[in-house]
Amino acid sequence: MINYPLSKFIREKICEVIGRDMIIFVGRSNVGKSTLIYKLTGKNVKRGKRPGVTRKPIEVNWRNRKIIDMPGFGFMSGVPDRVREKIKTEIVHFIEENAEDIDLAILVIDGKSALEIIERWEKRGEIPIDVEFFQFLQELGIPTIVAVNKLDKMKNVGSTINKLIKKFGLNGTWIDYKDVFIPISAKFGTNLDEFKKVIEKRLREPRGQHE
Ligand SMILES: Nc1nc2c(ncn2[C@@H]2O[C@H](COP(=O)(O)OP(=O)(O)OP(=O)(O)O)[C@@H](O)[C@H]2O)c(=O)[nH]1
Ligand SMILES: [Mg+2]
Repeated sequence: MINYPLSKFIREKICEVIGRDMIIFVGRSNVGKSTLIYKLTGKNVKRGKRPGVTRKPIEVNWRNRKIIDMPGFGFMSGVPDRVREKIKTEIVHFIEENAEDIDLAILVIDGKSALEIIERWEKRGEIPIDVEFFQFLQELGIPTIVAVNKLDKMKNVGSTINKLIKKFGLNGTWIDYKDVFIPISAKFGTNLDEFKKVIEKRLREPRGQHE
């Protein structure tokens, strides 16, 4: 029988050779992470109308990489604060422990409500959870794409994205961040070809390009 350290060694070598590293999908609950993964990969991950559908990181194989569907963070109706905090801590630990192997993070936000929610948190004097996660990923040096989802429900796409860029602590406008902020509709498949192109482009870039 192969003992654990050896099999882990072999697994890591295989990953090195065929490049099976990770792309993680993170974001608040119910923003459409699992729907987006389904549309991208055709793999049947659990999706749903209510927040809190994905409760543990789910692994899906795609183009020689591992896509990880993460549970959502933030408010989930019917989920006690204690459980919500535990899920958030687990996500943070997962990202910290795997930072080296994470090639790309896709932070999915709900384009219709994100700005309003961010402003609500700011008024309460709190750091909005999406902003906190974006900056956390940057600190770990993990290349990040913000998938601005539910485009079908959005008005004023350009001005919303420009405002989001500022809220995320970046300088400049959408023109400067065309391969960071991508408006899409996972449900209706809008702009997914462009989204895939940007993923491939960002995966080819050396780390640190957008920091
Ligand atoms: N209008 C609209 N609805 C969408 C879009 N993408 C996803 N949804 C809907 O959003 C709801 C939540 O989708 P999920 O993919 O389960 O969301 P999730 O982010 O994985 O949620 P958790 O697993 O709870 O964190 C579903 O009802 C989807 O049909 C979109 O582009 N437009
Ligand atoms: Mg999900």
